[in-house]
Amino acid sequence: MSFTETLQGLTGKPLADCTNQELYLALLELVRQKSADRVQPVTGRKLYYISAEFLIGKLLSNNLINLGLYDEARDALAAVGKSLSDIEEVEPEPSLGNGGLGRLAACFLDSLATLNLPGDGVGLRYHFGLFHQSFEDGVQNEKPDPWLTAHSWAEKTDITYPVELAGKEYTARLYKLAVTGYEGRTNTLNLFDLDTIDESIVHDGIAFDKTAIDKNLTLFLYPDDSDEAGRRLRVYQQYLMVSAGAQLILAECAARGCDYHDLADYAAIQINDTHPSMVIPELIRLLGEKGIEFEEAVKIVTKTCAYTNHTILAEALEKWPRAYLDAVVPQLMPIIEKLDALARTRTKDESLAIIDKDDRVHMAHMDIHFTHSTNGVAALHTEILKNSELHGFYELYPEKFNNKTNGITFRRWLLECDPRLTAALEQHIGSGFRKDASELEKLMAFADDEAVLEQLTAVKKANKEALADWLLRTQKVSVNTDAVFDIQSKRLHEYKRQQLNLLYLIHQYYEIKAGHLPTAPLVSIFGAKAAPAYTIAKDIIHALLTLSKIIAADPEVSKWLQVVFVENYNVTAAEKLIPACDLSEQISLASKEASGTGNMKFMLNGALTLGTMDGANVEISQQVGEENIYIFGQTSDQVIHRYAVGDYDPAQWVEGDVNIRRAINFLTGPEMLAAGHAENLTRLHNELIHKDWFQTLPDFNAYVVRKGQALSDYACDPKGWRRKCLVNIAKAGMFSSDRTIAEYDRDIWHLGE
Ligand code: 26Q
Repeated sequence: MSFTETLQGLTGKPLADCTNQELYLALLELVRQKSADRVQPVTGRKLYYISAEFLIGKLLSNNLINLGLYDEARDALAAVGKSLSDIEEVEPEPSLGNGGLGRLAACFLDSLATLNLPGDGVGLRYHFGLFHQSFEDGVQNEKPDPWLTAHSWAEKTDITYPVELAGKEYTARLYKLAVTGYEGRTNTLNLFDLDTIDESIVHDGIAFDKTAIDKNLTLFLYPDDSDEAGRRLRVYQQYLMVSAGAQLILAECAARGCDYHDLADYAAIQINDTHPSMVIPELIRLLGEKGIEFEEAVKIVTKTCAYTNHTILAEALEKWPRAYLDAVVPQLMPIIEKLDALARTRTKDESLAIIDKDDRVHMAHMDIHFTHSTNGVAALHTEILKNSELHGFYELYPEKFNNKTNGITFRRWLLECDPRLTAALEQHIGSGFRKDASELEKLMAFADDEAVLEQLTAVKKANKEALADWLLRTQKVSVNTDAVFDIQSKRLHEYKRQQLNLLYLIHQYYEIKAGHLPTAPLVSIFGAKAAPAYTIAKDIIHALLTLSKIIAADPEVSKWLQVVFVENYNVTAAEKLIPACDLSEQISLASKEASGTGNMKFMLNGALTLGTMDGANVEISQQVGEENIYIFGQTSDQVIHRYAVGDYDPAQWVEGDVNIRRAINFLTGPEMLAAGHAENLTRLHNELIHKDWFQTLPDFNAYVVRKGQALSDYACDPKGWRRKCLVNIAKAGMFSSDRTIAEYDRDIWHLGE
């Protein structure tokens, strides 16, 4: 049967007569059938990647590519005047993650299935993913973002588990979502939910009654933990996930003939940051119910579980007040106390305890003591964990620490999002890179081939045109595709320093006004959501939106400079932005960004990085060589030293530098106050001159100089620029999540053995 016939069998009428919605549902059903054919039996050890977030993004195209159906589907639809990309617009994006950590989990699932490894995800079926962002009057607005339509990828099962929360029993129901691999097996993403959730309790944006657990537990993915009721609810969510998850793992292993004493031969559990850490005491509790003594249960769990750390920011390390856990999970507290006592027999160092003197429970500490592996997510990050942040633990358990530099799936972040570049690459180096990313290196043979460089320039130009069309259609802004497309897209956070970019743009505004024209026009594009309660982050958004308006209204400046803040940045938007980028902004304060993964996506799509020596930027720079990346700013050692000395005073930088002073004072100057809100702007101004906790000002001049260099290289040496882009693509192979997953398997999981 031809593809058209198969699809028509599912629609029940000629494809030409179908709506995009009908075609979407037929394709969804087709993918379901084809992916079911690729489910494989599990032998040996199986991975459970347990995570509060799986930022999977839209699935239709991704699944069609992985199942080898994409080209056929596109052509069959085109033959009847339909377009696959229009059909894709019907699909709602499941935004079940905040950012990097959630997207990493999604890339890992793709690579596990592609490498034919048995590895499933365990998480929560949030009814609303991360909030939908819109801008009103220059201010971020949050609305619920529904993704669960009558027909969704996650299928309801009749598998349920009892979960006790605050002494009351709830029933967790399992939903399964098929995870396809590229020419590989099909694995499962297991998502838990309660049947009793009531979406109608949501009001005024994303507010809801936080007390009715049975109605609200899985309503939302948590964007922050700013209020007490919200924090408690997070504990409820986490326990629902780990208790149902642990029961699922034990049941699956038992079904495969596992004696619980040998759990570690059947299961490997990866704990994605501290959000699922309660799986440790929960497994010990459940093993106890099966008759296994505490000491042995601890050994089994330690052998089975491993922990990944994604941050060194103290405020992001979860420490739950004991009273919360007493209230929500009283059945775990005796176990956590015994684990604390056991940990205290291993070290006298009070700072390594699980329960501290203020009765707070340190989840990361429990993870490090009672799993066999603790890994960081980039080389520099792991070194910082070992040498400073977790130094005491490293001294106690040196053998547990290891690095697993993050990666991204090239299926979504190259084949799917950049078909033009993919086709150009295949023309020269074949298609082996689809499964073996290191083959991209073959492109180096063309580094000085003018025809290839011109072809890459044409691809980039076409991608910029496509982005311009999308921006016009969805954001109602028109951009000049001859300008440099400079993009900073990631969560809005002070450590990521969107405010540094803001100060640069103000600086350029003044320079252009003074007649110091840049070498190339610049379109500066932002995409970022701020946690709803993160006041300063929202002030930064407001300042950028206000500046954007001022520049757009100034004909003198707008010839050279444009600021575009894309509404509702998500995976779908990222797939439009990244292929069109010339210059990728990775400007976090050195030592603060554990890895970053956007940096890898931009590089793979032929953008050059303007960045600090932070996270995986360090490894990118090693791969491409310093002549193919724009590095600036303090090193992590300098930053850590400055924090240790504690004498940083932004006011001195403001007084001592006219450019800094001019840029900062513009925030509360007459133009900004006329176009924006005094409250937001004044607060941001004060923050920068009195605190500047992420040391924007010491890096300001270096940033201005380096960015100027990048822009002039772009304008004055187009061939040299494109050569650098080529080198970046060619050297991106190491950042494939296939490589990352192979390393996890080799060093930690040993799957299938
Ligand atoms: C914690 C407590 C209460 C509420 C929310 C949270 C919370 C939620 C999400 C804490 C952290 C996160 C997400 C963290 C994250 O995305 N980290 C990023 O992980 C990436 C993958 O390893 C790295 O590349 C990034 O550098 C890191 O910032």
